[in-house]
Amino acid sequence: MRTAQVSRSTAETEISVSVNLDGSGTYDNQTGVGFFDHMLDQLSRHSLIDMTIRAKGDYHIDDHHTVEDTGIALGQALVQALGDKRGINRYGECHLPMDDAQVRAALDLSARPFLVWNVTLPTAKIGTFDTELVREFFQALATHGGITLHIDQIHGVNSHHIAEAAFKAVARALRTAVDVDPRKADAVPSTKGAL
Ligand SMILES: [Mn+2]
Repeated sequence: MRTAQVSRSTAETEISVSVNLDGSGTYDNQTGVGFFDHMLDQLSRHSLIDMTIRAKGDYHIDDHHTVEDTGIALGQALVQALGDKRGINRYGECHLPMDDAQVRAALDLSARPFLVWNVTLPTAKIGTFDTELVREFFQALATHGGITLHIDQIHGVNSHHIAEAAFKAVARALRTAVDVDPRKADAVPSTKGAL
């Protein structure tokens, strides 16, 4: 089983993340940020990566540190669980529609962190959640997960739908990328022999 557990504690946040890449998309995510929990649940459900996430942060400032640091810890957990990446598909992509919104995610578990973010969330808030934190989460996930991550909004007018479509698109792309290719299950998917 490809699993990992990461705990990360700073003066700003306390985070623990458990993942199982070979799961069924079961989750228990409690970060103290309601909309963010809803997004993390989508990420697990549609990647089939089991996730248990606990976060406590300096909410009296805002949700920024909690969201960013959860992205860092989740990225670190993915790297640990992937190990030497033997057998994985490595690449994944998905065009995901949700009502008015359509978002495309394309990613490479390359160990070369890079985020391309062509998404415009039309409102500053979704409920009490600062919409700019969606980008912050994916930036942290890409950086600490060693992911080349491209997220492009094709269209969309509702911030909740656009954000949720982004999480689901990344989830579906991750599902493909972390899956083991049965035709190459013993090989690292790079001509360099390492990723
Ligand atoms: Mn929703």
